[in-house]
Parts: sequence; C-alpha cells; structure tokens
Amino acid sequence: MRHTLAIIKPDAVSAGRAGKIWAHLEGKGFTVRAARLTRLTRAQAEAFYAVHRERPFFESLVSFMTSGPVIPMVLEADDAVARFREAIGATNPEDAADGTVRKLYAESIERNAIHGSDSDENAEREIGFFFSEAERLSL
Ligand code: 3AN
Repeated sequence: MRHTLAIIKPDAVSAGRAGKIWAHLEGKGFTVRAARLTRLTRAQAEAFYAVHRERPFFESLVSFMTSGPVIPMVLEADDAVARFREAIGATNPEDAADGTVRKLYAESIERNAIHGSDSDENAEREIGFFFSEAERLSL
C-alpha cells in the first residue's frame, strides 16, 4: 500500500516545528497528498486512540492530543507504512535512531511530535477517520 496517515502532534505544532517536520518528510521521499490543521475534540481523540483505552496513559494521551492544533496528513510512498515508521523512529525519543523525526523533534514518550499508522489496515482506518471519501478517492 502506498499511503499512510501521519499526525503532527500538538507539541510540534505549538513549538513551531510543523514546517520543519513537513520538509523533513518530503526530504525522505514522502509526498503529502492531503493535510489539514485541526483541533481534536475529546470524543475524536478517544475514538482515534480507542485501542489504548485500557492503558494507564490513555487519559493523559487524550488530554495532550486535544491540547492544541494538530496536522493530520496522508503521505504517499512505496511501502509507505513501514518506511514512515522507520522515518519517525521509536515511540520514546530516547530510543529513536539518529536522524529520525522523533529523535530530532520529540520531547518525551507522550509528547513525541508525530503519529504514524502501524499497519496497512490501520492506515486505511486512520485515513478514513480524518479524510472524506471524496478526498480518499482523489488519492
Ligand atoms: P506509536 O505512536 O509509536 O505507534 P503507540 O501506538 O504504542 O506508539 O502509542 C500511541 C501514543 O501513546 C504514542 N505516540 C505516545 O504519545 C503515547 N504513549 C505510548 N506509550 C506511552 C507511555 N508509556 N507513556 C505515555 N504515553 C505513551
């Protein structure tokens, strides 16, 4: 599959790092095919992260993800999901490889600058969460 869903998270947007991250991703060979600036409601953040509902960090994650604007985006590349996971690095920036988005721009395991889908199945679900059928048909 050639598409994945990224979200530039509130820490990066509010720190003025969204443009640098966008440019970094383009430099790694991803084409931005759809994007918008939006602020998640609590209901939207809870639904997006529903798989983590039972995790101890769920409440904190939802509060963080609703704390300011985010930029969901559809990125295109061959083998997009795997290549994007590689480009963003480990969830915890302390473990992220040099040159990855999280190593360069993340503050902590929670405030970790960017989200990336972890499978083709989730990429499809997550793209559908943020973008309309009309937008998806134009990809
Ligand atoms: P990833 O974003 O690398 O796929 P997930 O799906 O395990 O990581 O976690 C989703 C989000 O939940 C992370 N991006 C991070 O913001 C937050 N998170 C994950 N693990 C922790 C943790 N141990 N403590 C606080 N927040 C966490």
